[in-house]
Amino acid sequence: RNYIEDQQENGSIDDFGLTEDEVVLQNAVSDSPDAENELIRAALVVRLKDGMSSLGRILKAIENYHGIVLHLESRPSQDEGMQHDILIKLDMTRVNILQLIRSLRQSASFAGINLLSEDNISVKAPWFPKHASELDSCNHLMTKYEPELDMNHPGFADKVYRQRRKEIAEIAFGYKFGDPIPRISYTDVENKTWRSVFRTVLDLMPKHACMEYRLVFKKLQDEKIFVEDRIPQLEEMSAFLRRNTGFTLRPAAGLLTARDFLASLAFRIFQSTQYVRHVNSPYHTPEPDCIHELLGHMPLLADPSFAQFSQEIGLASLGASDEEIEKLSTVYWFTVEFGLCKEQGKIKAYGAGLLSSYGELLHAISEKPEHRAFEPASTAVQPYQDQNYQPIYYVAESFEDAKEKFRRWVSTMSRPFEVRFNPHTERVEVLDSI
Ligand code: HBI
Ligand code: NLE
Ligand code: FE
Repeated sequence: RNYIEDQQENGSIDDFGLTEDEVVLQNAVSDSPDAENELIRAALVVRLKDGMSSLGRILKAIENYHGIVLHLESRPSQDEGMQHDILIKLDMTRVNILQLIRSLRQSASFAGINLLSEDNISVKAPWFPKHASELDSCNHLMTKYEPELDMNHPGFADKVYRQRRKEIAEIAFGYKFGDPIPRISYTDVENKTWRSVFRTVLDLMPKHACMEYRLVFKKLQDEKIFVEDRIPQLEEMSAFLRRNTGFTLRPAAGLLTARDFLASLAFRIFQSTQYVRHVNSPYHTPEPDCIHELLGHMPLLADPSFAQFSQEIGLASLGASDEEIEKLSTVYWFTVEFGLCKEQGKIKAYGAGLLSSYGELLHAISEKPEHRAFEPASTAVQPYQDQNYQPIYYVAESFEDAKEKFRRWVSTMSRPFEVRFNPHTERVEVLDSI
């Protein structure tokens, strides 16, 4: 028997003047034998009549009832002049919550007390994946580049191309964490498109790509993963990355939302497309395709410092607000995708969108576009378009410098908790969560 049952039998439960939520709470008590000592999470809204001075009394009362305050928030109440509403989220036993409410109601300082059910508590942090397996539900696509829907897409009028894209997208939709990445048997046309991009990159790279890119590129050639006559399989590339930085790949059906895409980076996972751009536009495509992923992204994901930077962007994105996601993806855009950096006084490309698009690479290092120094706070709010070559590029002093500046900037973001990746459990741990 517990306190509530006793109260019910004595008929004194009415004294509480219970609201509907409280009755639900009270009914729940009788289900569990240990309920009396079990802490439950609840939220109260208390309306203060005589200014903030009575707030201290509420906190004292919570302490007396052995409650733990998790969150406290005040605002002037909307309808009546000088009153304040206080939201208190706490952990306490059910019995003590009812006692607390009762004692507060007896005081003249409080105009109203409401117990909110857990569902009514606004949750400050949205859901985000805590383990790589949860990326199975982080595959939401942006549809703007689907060849079926975009009349300017070079594949729009090409039925065979559209069918092929569908086939490859299905593979990505069916993929689950832990599966080996399915092999694609690429057609002669697809391999030909690869060859023409590969050869040009090979030509331009010695002069225009940063040193870290060139080093890994060489390694990939030595291991016969980068050869000109066939498109590398994602599975072999994933194994290569794992050996170098612990990054791995999982197949993506197309352009993902920034939130889903960035979340995977927190786990050192890169969501990679597996289809190939249309054979008519090898030098540039606005959407990601596997040539962009392989030639653009993979070499740097095998560089330790760059891998670390990528993961930090990912971690910063977990549970961030929409505005912050927008800023992070803008920083990502002007660094990972289109970044330039200095090397012995010369400007080199490290952005994947430059290294997989020889059209844009030549444009970026020419006199035409504007070059600005990379500064996260201003870069993060620079509008950009993704249809054509960029008019502005940001130049970093070095990866290390970009990482330092990025870290300092991220620490100004207003997330109410910290995250860290635990490499032993491969889980994201949340610290100071409310
Ligand atoms: N989706 N599949 C895929 N590949 C990317 O490179 C990619 C993406 N979605 C968003 C994105 N890149 C970035 O431009 C940022 O918005 C994060
Ligand atoms: N424009 C790049 C290319 O043609 O390879 C792809 C950019 C994806 C964001
Ligand atoms: Fe990309």
